[in-house]
Amino acid sequence: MASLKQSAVVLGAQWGDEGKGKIVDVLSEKFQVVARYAGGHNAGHTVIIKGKKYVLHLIPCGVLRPDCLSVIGNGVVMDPAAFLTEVKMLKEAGLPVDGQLFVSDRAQVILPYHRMIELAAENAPGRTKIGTTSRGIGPAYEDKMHRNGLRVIDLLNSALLRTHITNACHEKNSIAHALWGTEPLNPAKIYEEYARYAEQVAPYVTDTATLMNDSLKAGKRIMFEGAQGALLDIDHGTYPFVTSSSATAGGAVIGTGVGPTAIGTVIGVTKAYVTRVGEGPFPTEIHGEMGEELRKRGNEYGASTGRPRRCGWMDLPILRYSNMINGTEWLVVTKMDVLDSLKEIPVCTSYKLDGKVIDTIPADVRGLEALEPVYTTLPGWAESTEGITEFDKLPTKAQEYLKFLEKETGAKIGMVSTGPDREQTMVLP
Ligand code: 2SA
Ligand code: MG
Repeated sequence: MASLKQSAVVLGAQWGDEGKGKIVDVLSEKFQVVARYAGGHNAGHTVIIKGKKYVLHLIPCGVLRPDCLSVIGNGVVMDPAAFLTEVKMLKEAGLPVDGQLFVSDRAQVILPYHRMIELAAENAPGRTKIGTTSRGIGPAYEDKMHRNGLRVIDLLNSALLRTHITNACHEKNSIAHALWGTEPLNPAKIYEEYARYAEQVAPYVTDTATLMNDSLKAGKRIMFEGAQGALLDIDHGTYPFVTSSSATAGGAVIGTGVGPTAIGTVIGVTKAYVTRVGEGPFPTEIHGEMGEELRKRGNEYGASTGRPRRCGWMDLPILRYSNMINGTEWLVVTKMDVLDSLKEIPVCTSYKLDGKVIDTIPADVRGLEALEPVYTTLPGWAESTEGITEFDKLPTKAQEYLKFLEKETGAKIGMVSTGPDREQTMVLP
């Protein structure tokens, strides 16, 4: 199989929902530690094992392998209620969690006023609507950068917790009420609730940077589980229609406390087509019946919010861009089988902007909206690829589709997914 060094980042090469959950699950067999480094419970990572479906939002998918340690790194924004709900679900499913799952003492905590502010701001006149997941992610990162956030270690200090919530509520309630007429939140109630959570979260909290570095020194293999995708990265994505964290490979360093030299293999996960959920430019979006059909065949609905995902054709300039900013070593192509019934498959190889052909992504979102995709139409294979696990058994046209993606992006394809189950995975030499 394609190379897997002592550590590997598995990240989304598009706008999220590429199927990272399944791929992390498959690859985690070869790793002893799996760490989330960015985002929060806005993510929706779906794993199906022998027909049983698990949807994880905050806890890394490595937790589904009983011998894997799972780490929620410092770069994550942690909602204690969401965390505890997931822990409960995992325990009920009989998975070992205690002693296997660790939360960084330096991760930031999402509090109810983050959600309050996000909901009000998303719908406020004059603000750009992003189409967020309403989980409080943006406002929590805003407080972090403003040096006004509450870290997990502070959550465990009840005196500090009370003062922080009292002061923050005073400030956020006043702002939200003055700007948007929002009903104020009650700090005493929040304190009570979060002090209870703190007790339950405490056993999982540790200095995860030390844990990660000690693990590396001991020769353990670490996988960094990306959330969202390269085009949703706060710096490199289609700003402002992005999430508020570093979804790209660089985020793995900042978000867990390992040095850049500790990053081994970078693996980009891409669908055989593209989806996006939320607002923002999407050059290859398919409108009408065809888009609806892909959505149905691919079951393209948000794993966290249930929102229908927008669907489009494969966009190679975006994939090349993602490979560049992530230093991607190899790609995983997922959801091949969703294209099975098509007679022809358009693939965007470049764009036209003001009559000129370009193959890079403009920084300006208005530029992105004006892009006209230039398509090469490949023949479809029009037969089932579901569950195929050997390249040679794929229909010739499906093989050619994959070879075309390799040739056009210059990146090797190391794995292909032909269905949602762990077993429906093809490893290429
Ligand atoms: P946020 O909530 O501040 O992170 O939203 C900002 C933008 O980032 C997008 N975003 C996502 N896009 C795809 N998948 C995500 N996770 C869930 C899933 C989404 C869901 O796996 O399906 O259930 O709706 C995710 N999380 C954030 C978001 O749509 C905004 O465009
Ligand atoms: Mg998802």
